[in-house]
Amino acid sequence: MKTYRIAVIPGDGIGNEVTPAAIRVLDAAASRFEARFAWESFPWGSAYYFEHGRMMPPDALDRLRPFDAIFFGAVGDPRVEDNVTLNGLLLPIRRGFDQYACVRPAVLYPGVRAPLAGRKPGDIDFVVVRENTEGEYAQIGGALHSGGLHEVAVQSAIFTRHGTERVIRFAFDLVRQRNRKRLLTSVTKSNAQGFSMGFWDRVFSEVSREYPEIRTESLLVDAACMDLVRRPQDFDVIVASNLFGDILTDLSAAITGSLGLAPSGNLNPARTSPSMFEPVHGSAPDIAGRGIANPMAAMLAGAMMLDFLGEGAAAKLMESAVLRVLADQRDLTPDLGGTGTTESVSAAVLAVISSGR
Ligand code: GGG
Repeated sequence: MKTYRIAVIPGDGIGNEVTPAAIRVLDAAASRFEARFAWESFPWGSAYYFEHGRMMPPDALDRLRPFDAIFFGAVGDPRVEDNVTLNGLLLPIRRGFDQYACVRPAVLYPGVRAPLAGRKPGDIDFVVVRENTEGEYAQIGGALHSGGLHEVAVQSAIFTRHGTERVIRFAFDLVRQRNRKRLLTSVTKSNAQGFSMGFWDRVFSEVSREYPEIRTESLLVDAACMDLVRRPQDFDVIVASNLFGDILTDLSAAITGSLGLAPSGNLNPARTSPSMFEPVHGSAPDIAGRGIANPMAAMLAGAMMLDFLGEGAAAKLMESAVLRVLADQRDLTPDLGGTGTTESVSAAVLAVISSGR
């Protein structure tokens, strides 16, 4: 029996509801393939912040480093500035563990009504690869004369050759691996930001020469937003900077039915430190505590974690159990038009796994 040590950070809001639900399903799926998880939970997040004045302890990364992976819920609390919660918890883990490739699949599944007219299940199936360690999220900047008449704020985006090349190369490799439309779309805003994004475009063009069999296109982010709505069926893999990748994946979650279905893997492809898996959604304070959060994004993120750990069959079982419940349409949470709860959806997914259907 193979045992995987997983650090769990449920975090804030609905992270505390969807994470335990996904863990139950992960345990059930793994047990069918002679694998098990040893979970260790870390109570870091906004509640920890109110007690300790920081989102996680100073030695947090040292404590997380020995684990095989990290399973994360959500971060954000209306009582704390978002940049404090995000920069205090999620971003230092992504950066500190060099999880440079944030992989976010966007699929329109059977059973889900697309908000876009004329799109049916199977029409939308692409992956966004978001650069995850630098770009617009580099914490470089400062303020002068804060609160005064002549207040100044400076925030710099950092694009290194190392960081840009490796995420673009990762995205090309993913196109190869998917072997579908054989198309990589790079998204920038190089008409306005010639230094950084012009550089990205140039690196994209250089790296593309190593992948002659893959078609490429470069879109400005504004055009990409329109095209994701007008022609989502054309995309295969999209690679974008940290900020643009984040924005595009909220859009891609919306066109595939719900943010409650969008999973995410923050990958350290070299496996020099643990990777982290989480739903794309945040802590959703508007519905937290009501038991109606959709646990499917966390479950699909769990399936990505199983796959990354080398448990491909268990990952497939978990994903197909979620898709079965979606297609049945009997147990769906309100974000998908249903009246189900986190609990009822979890029970339905568990029932599919234990029935072996
Ligand atoms: N589970 C993801 C999460 O909690 N996201 C909160 C958030 O604010 N994320 C911003 C980002 O990923 O850039």
